[in-house]
Amino acid sequence: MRAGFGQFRDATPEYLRFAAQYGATDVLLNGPNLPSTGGIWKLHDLVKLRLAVESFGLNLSAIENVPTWFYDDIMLNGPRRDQQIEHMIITIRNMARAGIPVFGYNWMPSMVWRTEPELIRCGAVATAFDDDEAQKLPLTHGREYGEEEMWGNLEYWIRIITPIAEEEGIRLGIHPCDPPVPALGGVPQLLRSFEAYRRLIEIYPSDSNAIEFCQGTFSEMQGDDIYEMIRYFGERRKILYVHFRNVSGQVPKFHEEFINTGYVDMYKAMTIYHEVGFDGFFIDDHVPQTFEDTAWGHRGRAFANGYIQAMIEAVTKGA
Ligand SMILES: [Mn+2]
Repeated sequence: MRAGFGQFRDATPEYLRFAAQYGATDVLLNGPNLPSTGGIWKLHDLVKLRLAVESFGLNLSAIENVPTWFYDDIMLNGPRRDQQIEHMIITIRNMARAGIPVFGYNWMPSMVWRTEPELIRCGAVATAFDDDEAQKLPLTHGREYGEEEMWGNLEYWIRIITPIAEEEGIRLGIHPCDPPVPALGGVPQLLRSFEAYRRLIEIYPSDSNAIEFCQGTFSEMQGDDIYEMIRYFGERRKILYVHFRNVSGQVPKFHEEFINTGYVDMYKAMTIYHEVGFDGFFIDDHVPQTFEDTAWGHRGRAFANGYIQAMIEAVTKGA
């Protein structure tokens, strides 16, 4: 188990030096700003990203997210679906051939939703969500989409892309829909429960059909047990990497928290990853905004990453 930094877009010397200085081994780039011709990322651009990360003694362990417009018609069965699938196949093949072993993406046509932020300890600013407020907002994609309709779109994609990913030796995983409520803006938040993830991995059983395990979002799932989900998917080798963050509670209403002040016992969680033999990396995902921190949150992230490093040490030394 290893500690990483992620959630920055570009492989700049500043971010990479920061990650290396704090003792990370792994880097995840989220939605890198690469030139795209009609929704394709080119092989040589992806190779250059990996080389930039490696020049700081770090591993480019995953890319998280391509622009939503690369595959929105795949999620919603729009008119450009087949063309987008063709382009995504090329991009995913290029990632694999560039030596990037994992691609994490999401199934949220409307992205992550939050309502008014909340002030937590001593005025630190945390994102928050209240479904009563969110449900007052208008449709995002012109109409209401059906639950089984959306499952059909997901199944169509998974059955096409998984064997291609297997052939290329790249593992794919989907981030849960955050917040995990039934629908937002008329679009079902499909991957919002333990049950939905069991259904996803059964569509096409394969190491290449896996999970971008945002522990924060899994912790937000109403009525589901976070420790049981870590154990279940961890034992099945479905967890590609972990967003190790904490929240106050489950939907319909929650706010984000410092890594060690949410409702989840992070030591207990880390112990389970260790017990099931998880051998990937952890990043902080998001952190509360504190005094004079940067927009990206260097201070908050250094705190969270140090906590992750200490937790890994504690469980692997059998403390
Ligand atoms: Mn996440």
